[in-house]
Amino acid sequence: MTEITVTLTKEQRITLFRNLVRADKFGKMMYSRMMQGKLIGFYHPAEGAIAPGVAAGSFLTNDDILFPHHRGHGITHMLSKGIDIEPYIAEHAGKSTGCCEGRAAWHYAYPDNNVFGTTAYIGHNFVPCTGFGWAAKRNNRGQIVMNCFGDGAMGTGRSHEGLLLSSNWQLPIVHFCENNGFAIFAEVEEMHPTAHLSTIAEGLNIPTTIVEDGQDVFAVAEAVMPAIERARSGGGPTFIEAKCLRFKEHDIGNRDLRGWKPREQDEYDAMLKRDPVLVATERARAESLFTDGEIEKIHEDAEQEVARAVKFADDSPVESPTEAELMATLYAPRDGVSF
Ligand SMILES: Cc1ncc(C[n+]2csc(CCOP(=O)(O)OP(=O)(O)O)c2C)c(N)n1
Ligand SMILES: [Mg+2]
Repeated sequence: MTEITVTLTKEQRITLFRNLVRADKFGKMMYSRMMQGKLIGFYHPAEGAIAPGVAAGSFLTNDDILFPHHRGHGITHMLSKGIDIEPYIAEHAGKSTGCCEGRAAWHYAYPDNNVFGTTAYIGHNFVPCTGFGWAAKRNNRGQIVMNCFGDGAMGTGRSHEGLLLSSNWQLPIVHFCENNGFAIFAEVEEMHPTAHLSTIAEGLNIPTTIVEDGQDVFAVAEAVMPAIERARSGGGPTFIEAKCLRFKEHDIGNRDLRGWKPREQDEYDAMLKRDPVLVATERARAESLFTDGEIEKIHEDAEQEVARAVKFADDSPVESPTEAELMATLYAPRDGVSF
């Protein structure tokens, strides 16, 4: 297999940095609104682990299929793909202007943008991704599938089946493992016998890339872009494993435990020094990507965007459908008739 290498352009790095800052602010806002009781359902904060999703989403076309990871409810991936974020925020607030009319919360979908949301079923995505991958191969228009999941999903049967089929059929799928070292409280070392989950894909003859520093959005993107290019040009699947850090609890309501014991303070302090926005800002400064004024402007713009989305959600009416309205959208229409 010939390695395709990509050097990020300045514009691409600026896109990544901007999306990273947006993802960080949107994620923190969602966390705080969940704590205030303003969101329905519950929330899996992505704080700390936002670089993989930004890298996965930033260079997809609207036609590409995206299955975001449930962490952060895919906000990092989706806003990077260019999705209109206001209906997503409204959806989480149960408002009728939500992308699924406020009835789905984090089990949303944006079919017009080829985003199929997140579900409660770990590893589920390998099954539809195989189908979408098969369709993309057949339609032969350069469409690819971005399949994002965590280390925990690699323990499910569906992931093994999906990887196998994607390799046998050479499907245009980027399998993207966001390995944050935990599946709720279970540590990855305790759940898997290998140091790298990518060895599972290697055994199926899928090209793999390990990004040891998944806190560095530029490093993750350098792995993602060749994989997208390989899939688009008929080169089949790639498996990327980005090692990253989960700063917060698994979901709001769980205490931040590591196994059965609280996370040690020095471990926590060291972790915060690897904040992805901090890492990217240091790199951007070192590589003279932006002036401090430009960095400040990116932060200000993102804050205004968050404020607009919050206002949109707050000003929207609460969704309260009748039973008949609910039933009408439960199944896809058959022969034009809803059930
Ligand atoms: C099939 C299935 N088994 C178990 C669960 C319970 N569960 C919810 S999230 C989770 C951990 C997932 O870990 P990982 O895939 O690493 O993603 P992370 O939450 O760490 O980002 C588990 C086991 C589930 N939702 N679905
Ligand atoms: Mg995990």
